[in-house]
Amino acid sequence: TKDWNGIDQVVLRSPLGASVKVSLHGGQVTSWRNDRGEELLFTSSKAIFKPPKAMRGGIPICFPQFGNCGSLEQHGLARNKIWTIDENPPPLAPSDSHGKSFVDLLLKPSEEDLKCWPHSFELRLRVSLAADGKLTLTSRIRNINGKPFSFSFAYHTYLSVSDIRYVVFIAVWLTPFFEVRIEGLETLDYLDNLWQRERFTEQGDAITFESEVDRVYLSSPNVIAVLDHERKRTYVIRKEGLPDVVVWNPWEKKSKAMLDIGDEEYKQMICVDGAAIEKPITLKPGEEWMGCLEIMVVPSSFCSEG
Ligand code: TA6
Repeated sequence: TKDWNGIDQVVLRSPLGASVKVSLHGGQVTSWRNDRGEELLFTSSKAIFKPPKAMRGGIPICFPQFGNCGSLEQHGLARNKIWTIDENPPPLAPSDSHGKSFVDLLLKPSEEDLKCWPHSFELRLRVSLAADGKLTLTSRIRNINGKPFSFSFAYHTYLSVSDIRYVVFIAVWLTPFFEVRIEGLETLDYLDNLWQRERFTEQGDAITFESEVDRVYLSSPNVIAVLDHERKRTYVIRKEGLPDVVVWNPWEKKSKAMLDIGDEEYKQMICVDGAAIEKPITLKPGEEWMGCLEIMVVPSSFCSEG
């Protein structure tokens, strides 16, 4: 089917009615719905569906550079290129295919791209939707160059949440009971983008939100949870080959300054990105890197944060 500007997108469906939409523009997952048709990813109502802008929302692929700490445009070139369907995908592992619907996409640099990033790579992305609604993104990056190259990478994942600000005081405990929390990043070091990427250490409790957050948590566990009590929903994120986790919410002031997000929409999103940023990955000629992200939504009972 066509999504915007007549650019193709692929729709994956599970037997129970869950679905995923993947656009060839940027190899970007633009929608992930559960079997009740509920959208699980945030998509801005003011998203600009026009190359070279990446649609605000879904899961843009940041490669070969995260952020603007390099010579390329913010978050690198991959999310602003037209990908192709991969006619020669990597062999299927049983876990890849058992009861799943999936699509294999491919990005290779054009002559133009090689001018701004002179390294020949093949980036193969497999997006799969399991029968139980679980979303998996697997990226394989191969160096088909004559010399080594280094890159950083992130699955820039916009999760849809009920209201990031909403705080309910539970009288009994008289402690702030935040509606949206992230667990699994406690006590980690992080680089704070709001403080010139200075290094801090996270305090001992789950992360909650009262203002703009823009951090890269380092050497994180491979499983983290994002709890949204209002919707009785927990996103369980499992990752492999992605040691860091970016946590970002622009909050009110910054989102008002952004053209492609509604003034109040920051309340309904949280970016929790599986990433490899602090230690860029170096590939020698012929070597391949694999980064896998799996997101599952499970009903979260009241005591899930216990
Ligand atoms: O998520 C971290 C971050 O680098 C933020 O600083 C913010 O710039 C965000 O990515 C969005 O970047 P984008 O280029 O998609 O507007």
